[in-house]
Amino acid sequence: MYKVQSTAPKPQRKERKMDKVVKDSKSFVLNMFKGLAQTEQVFPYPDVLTEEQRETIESVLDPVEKFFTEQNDAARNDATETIDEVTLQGLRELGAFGLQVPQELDGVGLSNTQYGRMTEIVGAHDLGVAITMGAHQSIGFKGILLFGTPEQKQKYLPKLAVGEKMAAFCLTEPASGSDASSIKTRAVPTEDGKHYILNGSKIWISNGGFAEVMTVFAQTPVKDETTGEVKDKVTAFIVERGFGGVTSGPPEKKMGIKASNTAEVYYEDVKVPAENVLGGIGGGFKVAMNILNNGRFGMVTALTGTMRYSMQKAIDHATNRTQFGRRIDSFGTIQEKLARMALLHYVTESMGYMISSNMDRGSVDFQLEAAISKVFASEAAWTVTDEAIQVMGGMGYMKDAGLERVLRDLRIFRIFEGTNDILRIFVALTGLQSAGGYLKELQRALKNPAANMGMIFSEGVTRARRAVGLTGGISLDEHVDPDLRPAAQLAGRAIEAFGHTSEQMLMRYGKNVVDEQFLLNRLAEAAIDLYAMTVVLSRATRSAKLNHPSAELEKKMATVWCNEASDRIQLNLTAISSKVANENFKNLATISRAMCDKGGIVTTHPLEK
Ligand code: MYA
Repeated sequence: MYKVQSTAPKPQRKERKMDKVVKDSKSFVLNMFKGLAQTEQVFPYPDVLTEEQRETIESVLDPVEKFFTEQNDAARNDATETIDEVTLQGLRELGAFGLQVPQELDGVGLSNTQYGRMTEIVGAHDLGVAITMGAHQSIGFKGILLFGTPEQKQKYLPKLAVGEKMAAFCLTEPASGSDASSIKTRAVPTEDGKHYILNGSKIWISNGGFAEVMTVFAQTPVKDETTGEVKDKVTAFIVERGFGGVTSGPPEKKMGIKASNTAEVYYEDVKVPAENVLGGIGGGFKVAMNILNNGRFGMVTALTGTMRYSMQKAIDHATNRTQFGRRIDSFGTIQEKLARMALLHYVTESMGYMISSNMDRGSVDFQLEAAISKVFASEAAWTVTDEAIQVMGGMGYMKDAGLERVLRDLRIFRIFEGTNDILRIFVALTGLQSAGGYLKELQRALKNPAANMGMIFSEGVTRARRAVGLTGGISLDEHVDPDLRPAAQLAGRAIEAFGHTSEQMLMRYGKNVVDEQFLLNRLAEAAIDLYAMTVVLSRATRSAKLNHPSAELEKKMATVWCNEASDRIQLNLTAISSKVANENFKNLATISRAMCDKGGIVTTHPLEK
């Protein structure tokens, strides 16, 4: 097997500037870090489907559901670790490989929101198939859809859309997982500039064993026009297996999503035409990040389907099982489990469609929301399925109950497409970076107060209120149903406290905040809870306005969520400045250091003298 030992120097990492000015972002989450409530993307809950789009999606749900219940066999796919040709052909006939490709390029032409609705069904039935479909279109050829030239789209999309060719997204390497920009695969231009010669290897590539078209990320030498210096920068390429020099390893043996193929891919002197550069030379890192940002909502909506499936199993069991002379759904313990599943599902669904709708309205400011929803959905689906097994007791543990496969399949969702750990840090640092920019702007404004009265005045009022212990400067009341005002007030106060804590962290640690991961994780956790509060307030208000039969229940769900999330936010924000908590973090770091220094457990066995 060919493995490349790159001789290229590791590209220099630039230091994260903690005061990047982000101009007028519409992102609710980004603005939270400045202590501001930018409501445009969250209130009212977006309604983007036209009547025609709604009808289209409704009309295809049934055949897709029928296919997954009658033709696809998730247990068999799991056992054989593959999807057979008949099933693949069935998927092709449903248009399942080109859901978002425009119809003029032979795709189904679904909007993000319509696509999300479709993924729910796949997620409910077979996560292995979902990953095969998702690796193909959610990330595999998404770069061509987003950044492709008209010629690239015309050349590649029609065959990919009908599933005649399969695609893969090739970023991860043996020494480059979360640290995506440190890849070593390299592409060097030929002397005539007509080709790039690609060498390197990728690991854990979904569809990597058979994909004919790949979005491959590689370092390329790039000349800085001002300094003349040549540095390596990541560039994205469309690579065809047919170019020659592309080989794959055997299918990986995995814990779950076994039906989906995962393999290493090797590139040995692959001659890639220069016109196959995607998104410009040196623009590959942004291409990769944008593909991932763009696909995350689909994972979220797919996982709402998975949760629905697991919850159904738990409900069926709880309403049929009698113990101690009573149906077990009459016990508080089971009631709390079922209701908490419903809350997690409600939040995830609200996030998924909030984001897909904003994307459909043309928003480009959703990267933090997409990261938060991926983290939330993957953990919620895990908890819901784990609790469904718990409700079912011994029965839930049996293969026939149909949950053990789902739990195995779900485990990877907290790891791939950006581990939840790296995404938490990404959310916290990106938010702080923009808050740092805002603070700098404020300092500049103070130097010329006459020209910046508006900004200084509103900021002055907020700070003055805060200084005398008054909160309530941010009000979301006008956006929510009257019954939800107490919960909205909690959210308003949480935004202020969140902005204040972000500012304190920046003042205290400056750019060194990047090294404070114990604190960044608490801040990210608070951000997740706060965004979740906002989306459920918005969704429940919409349901109340539309008189949905579930409106009263949804208001209760939003209220419980907000009350509990508000407490968690307070705890997390307090921990950031608390002496005791910080002492604990130091101790935890010391314990971990001791373990790693020793290379094992450090405590003395209780039986030892
Ligand atoms: S594919 C493999 C997935 N791999 C990853 O996700 C890698 C994770 N790592 C990263 O994301 C980055 O390396 C991080 C940044 C975030 C750690 N959006 O200095 P920097 C900008 C926009 O912070 P680094 C897989 O698993 C940033 O602002 N911009 O960078 C598939 C800065 O800009 P500027 C972003 O420290 C599995 C610049 O980049 C983003 O190197 C199959 C540099 O930033 C962003 N997100 O690391 C899944 N991040 O220079 C199938 C950074 O302007 C899915 N930046 O300041 C199927 C789903 C199911 C669907 C169902 C279908 C039916």
